Amino acid sequence: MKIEYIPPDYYLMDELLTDEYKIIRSSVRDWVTREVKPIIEQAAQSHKFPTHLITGLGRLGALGPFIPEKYGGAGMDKMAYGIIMQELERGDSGIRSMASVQSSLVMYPIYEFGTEEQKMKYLPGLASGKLVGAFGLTEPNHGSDPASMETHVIDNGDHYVLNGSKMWITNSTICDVAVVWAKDDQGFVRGMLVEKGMKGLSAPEIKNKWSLRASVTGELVFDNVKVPKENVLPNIVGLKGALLCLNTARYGIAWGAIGAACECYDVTLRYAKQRRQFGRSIASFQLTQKKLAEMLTGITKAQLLTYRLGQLRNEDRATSAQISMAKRNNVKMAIDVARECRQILGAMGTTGDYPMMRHLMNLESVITYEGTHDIHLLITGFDVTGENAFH
Ligand code: TGC
Ligand code: FAD
Repeated sequence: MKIEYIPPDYYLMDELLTDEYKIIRSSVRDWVTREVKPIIEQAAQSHKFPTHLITGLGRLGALGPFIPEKYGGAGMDKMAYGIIMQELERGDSGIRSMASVQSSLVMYPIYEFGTEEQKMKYLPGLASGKLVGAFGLTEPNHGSDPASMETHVIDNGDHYVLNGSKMWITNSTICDVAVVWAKDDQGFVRGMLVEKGMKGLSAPEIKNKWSLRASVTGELVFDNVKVPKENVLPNIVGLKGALLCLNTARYGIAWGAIGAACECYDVTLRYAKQRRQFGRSIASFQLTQKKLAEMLTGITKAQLLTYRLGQLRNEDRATSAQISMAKRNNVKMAIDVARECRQILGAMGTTGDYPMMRHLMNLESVITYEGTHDIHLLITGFDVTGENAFH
């Protein structure tokens, strides 16, 4: 029997959504139900990213939804982008990761900081899913502190020579183009487009992850890679460029995490009403009700926070610190929900017949990437005190 997904909407948030947002949401939701749900457990169990879904994401408008139609994007606003990420992450954080990296970390910088030629060359292919992108900021020795990156370029006339390595890179082994951040001769961070097939580029895969198993993660290693000068993003200099991309992706993750939490909650509420122990449904026990009530409260607070953030982002008024707060709050909420749901299902919750264990393990990556839970706390601390506790 097909079970309909009914995410919680305790504060009637649906009433705040326009018809257009609801249409976008239902098309992505249906696609996830049809294309992702039936295959995702097996993909995660076998540690394989379902690459066949990429062009489907493109057709859905989920790759660069906020990029203008002129460049192949869907020309939607930031709220729509959030709604799409939420529905995708209900399916799996790995699928949302693919869409966030492509949209926020690859298409966004090309659109914001690139030349017209770069936009025309890459954006339509990335929007359709014919091209796959990656974003190289993290290095083996520099994760939370990207300003200390070692990857660098040397000016060699009409091209740069790129050396160094990037680690933990989503899509690394399958990407056609990577936005890579490296220091130039003067120590300024520059963004550049490194293409598959460039001599000296290799992309070994990171294997044996227990988390985000339906997503490709790997390294990008640069051994004297010749990068033509026309591949450099001309309109940004400094780490700020990479951090602006992160704002966009973190915003999407804040929405996405709610999708994972809603899926776990919905499945668990049904299960708790049906499962009987001691002659009654486990939903009738106070301790189960406490768990369900607290989860619903967490989800509802995250929905309210994120909706308001979406409004601010649409008005270009959301600060990076506000985005950090939402990413941190919502991912922690989702991981707590997934763990509590797993417990309510008892032993069944440990199997792949239910999604919580997969979501729970995925969210361990989500709480780490795009700035760890503690880094986002320190960003809020810095914002409210003016005191920098990082260095
Ligand atoms: P700091 O000196 O504070 O900043 C350097 C310059 O950047 C500005 N800035 C920002 N601008 C826009 N958005 C932000 N979020 C910004 N944060 C800082 C800042 O004003 C300054 O500008 P200017 O004009 O003065 O030069 O930099 P810092 O070295 O002290 O570091 C600050 C810190 C720790 C917050 C930052 O580096 C950080 O966010 N670290 C976490 C690293 C991180 O999140 N990495 C993510 C890698 S990508 C990834 O994980 C993808 S996962 C993909 C997936 O599969 O979904
Ligand atoms: P570290 O920076 O070594 O941190 C280790 C611990 O120290 C953390 O708990 C952290 O909070 C703490 N810590 C660090 N500094 C401080 C401080 N000042 N004060 C207090 N505590 C501190 N990166 C990319 O560039 N592109 C990608 O596509 C990408 N995809 C990823 C996909 C996956 C599945 C994963 C797991 C990671 C991915 N990342 C990617 C990397 C990710 O962004 C980093 O893992 C993250 O930024 C943390 O860096 P780190 O792992 O080196 O941890």
